[in-house]
Amino acid sequence: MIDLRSDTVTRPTEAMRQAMFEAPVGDDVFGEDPTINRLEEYVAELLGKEAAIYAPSGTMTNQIGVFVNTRRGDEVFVHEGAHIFNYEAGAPALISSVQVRTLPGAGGVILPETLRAAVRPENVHFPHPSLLCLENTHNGAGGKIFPLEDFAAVAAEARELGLRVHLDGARLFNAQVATGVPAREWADLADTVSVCSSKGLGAPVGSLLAGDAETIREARRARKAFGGGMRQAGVIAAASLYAFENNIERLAEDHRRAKRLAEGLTEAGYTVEPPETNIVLVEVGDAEGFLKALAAEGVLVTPRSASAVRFCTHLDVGDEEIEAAIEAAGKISVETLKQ
Ligand code: TLP
Repeated sequence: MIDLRSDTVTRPTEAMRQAMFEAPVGDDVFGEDPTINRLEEYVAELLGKEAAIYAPSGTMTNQIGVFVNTRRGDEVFVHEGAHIFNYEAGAPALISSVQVRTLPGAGGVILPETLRAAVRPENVHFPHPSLLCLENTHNGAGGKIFPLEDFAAVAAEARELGLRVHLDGARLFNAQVATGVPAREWADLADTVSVCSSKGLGAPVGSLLAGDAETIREARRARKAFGGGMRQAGVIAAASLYAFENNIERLAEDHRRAKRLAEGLTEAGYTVEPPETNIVLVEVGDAEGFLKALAAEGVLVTPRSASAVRFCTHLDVGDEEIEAAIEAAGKISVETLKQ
């Protein structure tokens, strides 16, 4: 099977497993795991933040971000296609008891005027507006990059309105590699930043939340409450450290393959969103029918809507697999699917 469902499906390489095998460990709840301490310092430095905290998943680091930046009953603003809103099992309501307000915006970009129009003034009837969550790259929009100037403009607006800013940077390093803009420039504009080692960077598990020292101290308490305080977790954190140290530049290969995939699928007659990073959204007419037919040809992808699917390139697919996926899609009749 050629698995293009997600960049989360990668398996650790030999070198990564070796790093895991050799990792010095200790009890991280006591702050004594040297590998986790190194990883947290490394990622804080990479993002230009005072501190960072390691957690099992991007969902957990996003939700710790929501929790430490809000109080019960507050209003949180997110893009309508945001992962935090769509794919985290209702956690902002479930865990932080906040009200989520979704905002529109082409390509996952929320405009300052959209935010300003949504944030209501101080009044006993209204919830406290407290947080804006942004996502870069934007998964739902097809791996789109949030241009730095647009990001700066809406973050500045948020600050003026008294909001804090959280960045879901599960694929922030894809944006860095695609644009040449260092991840820390986006991170600079946010109070808290979540980054994942388990997407394109190829680690089996692990995300980090970065921010100022005080916020990360609170995040440590929240992580404990959420059940994310782990013990000798250096054995898995070593994979994340390896991923951040070795696999960032390699993301360019995923981007190149996504472009080739888009080109091949367009030639095969499909309507394809030109990819900016490693995600390719394809209009196929009948997504379910396409998924089944493609799986029968040995290729897996995920549905995006009733009529569109997502292909995602990653560490475990090479040029040959991309060519094979294009050929497989070419065998499926686009005309039949559109009927
Ligand atoms: N995204 C997964 C699925 O949950 C949809 C995927 O296959 O793309 N933020 C963003 C932008 C994400 O894309 C994801 C994972 C997360 C957060 C959550 O990360 P994990 O899976 O580690 O909880």
